[in-house]
Amino acid sequence: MDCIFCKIISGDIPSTKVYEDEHVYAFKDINPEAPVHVLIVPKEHIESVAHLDATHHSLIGHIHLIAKQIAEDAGIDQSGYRLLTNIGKDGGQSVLHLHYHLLGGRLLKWPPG
Ligand code: D5M
Repeated sequence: MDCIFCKIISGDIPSTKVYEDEHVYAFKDINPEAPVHVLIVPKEHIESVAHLDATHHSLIGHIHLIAKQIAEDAGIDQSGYRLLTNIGKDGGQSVLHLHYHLLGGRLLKWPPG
């Protein structure tokens, strides 16, 4: 499959791993927008939230708990952080493999552009 995140998960493309288990891989964003910028992705190739179904229920909850753990490990849980996923063209999604951005370590502006 010609998916850059699938290649990162398989190790064909290098990445800086932050967390891994049977279902999820997390790594540092190549273009960090904040001092902490981690991408959390399911190992299963799912294009976006728009492609989720009921079988993904526990996976999505699992991703949220991993995000919380990564934020704690990075020491940004007290100051706050942002967890977001872009969906489709207007949502600003450039890689068509579901991923959550975990951003923190600075004051983040709202709303985004
Ligand atoms: O976010 C896609 C994100 O993926 C964007 O912030 C850059 C990041 N990216 C792209 N290629 C790589 C590699 N090879 N390593 C690490 N991070 C990468 P989106 O929400 O789709 O716009």
